[in-house]
Amino acid sequence: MVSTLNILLLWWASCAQSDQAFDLPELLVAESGEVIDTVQEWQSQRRPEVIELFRENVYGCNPIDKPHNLKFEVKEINPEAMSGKATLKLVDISYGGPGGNGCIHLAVFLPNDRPSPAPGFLLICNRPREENIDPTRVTKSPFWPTEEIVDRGYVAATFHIEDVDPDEHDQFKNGVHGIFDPLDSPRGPDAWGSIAAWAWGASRCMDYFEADNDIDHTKMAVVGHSRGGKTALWCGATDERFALVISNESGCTGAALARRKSGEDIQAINNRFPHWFCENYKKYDGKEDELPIDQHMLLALMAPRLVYVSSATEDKWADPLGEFLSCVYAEPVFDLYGVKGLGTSTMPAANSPLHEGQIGYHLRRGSHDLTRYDWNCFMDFADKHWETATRT
Ligand code: GTR
Repeated sequence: MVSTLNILLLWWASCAQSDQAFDLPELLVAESGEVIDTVQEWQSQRRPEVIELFRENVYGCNPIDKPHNLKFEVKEINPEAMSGKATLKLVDISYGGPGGNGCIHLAVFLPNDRPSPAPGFLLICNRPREENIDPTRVTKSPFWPTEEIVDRGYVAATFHIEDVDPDEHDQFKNGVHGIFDPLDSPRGPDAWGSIAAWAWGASRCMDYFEADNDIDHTKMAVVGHSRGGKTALWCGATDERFALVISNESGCTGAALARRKSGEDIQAINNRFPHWFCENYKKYDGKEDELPIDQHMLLALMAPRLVYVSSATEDKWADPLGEFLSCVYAEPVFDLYGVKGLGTSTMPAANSPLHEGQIGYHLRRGSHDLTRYDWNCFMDFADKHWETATRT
């Protein structure tokens, strides 16, 4: 429970750091003015309202959820992957719409020495495919330390964002925008951007997990770094099938509070990445205080599930303190459910993870990256909350 005094102190400290005061929108007051003080009211009233506010103003609305023609094709099974430690499945997840067809290439490594179904992690990969998520394992990267994930008894799954939607402003002609956006009407100001499209892709991977008996789809985490971390959060908010949502150094329009305007701000992100969010988001360029939401409300949408935010000491562009404060301010919704959120309002020292409550957090020493240290923290957190034995 965060005491009022703590919030005031924290507020003061954070204002002092950014030299800016800010007033967050009320998490537990509905648009009607009604105070939300039960789980039932949160679930039926305020939670749907908050999701709609994020849809309309930030990430945009998807024209489609699960396509009726979604198809899974296991293209390859190798039960002797990683010198016999894992079974590799390469799965094509395909779909079609008025503008054509698309396919997500999902790679899944299942630990051979763990009884199925096994829990695991889905990485939304936003870095070059060949260097980071090579399924042949000739090239290995700490961005996806697959061998370590499997050694710890977890499923390691990944897909690349470019399978779903290109990471460039192509006037929304390609990827799932080209496939599913209505051909005959102009694009609305609340139409989905690329972050929402990639999140949609992660949900289609979950559709596959539900269909694979070797995977415990009730214990799957969605993980992303930076723009992938923003995507993981929006995916976890809109798809409650993910039991754990992990956002690594997601910064602006990810875990960091927009109103702190510390590091990257809304104008900077919209200028550099005009395709990530809906058109309406541009109304808030330089006007963070006018947003009807802030990013702590995005984290609150995960309650009472598990959510994990990680920052790095040198990653000022992503505003580590703003990411931490979002976790603190999301806590009242976890309180409503009677579960522990973060459990503190004091930012921990570097490399001292907070793993006690449903909200996990760590501040890694170093720069903007997704590293073995981060992954091992995520797995420690999953071990603790999913009660699985560490196998290293
Ligand atoms: C930066 C961008 C951030 C973050 C990052 C990344 O250039 O400003 O919002 O998403 O890219 O994805 O690595």
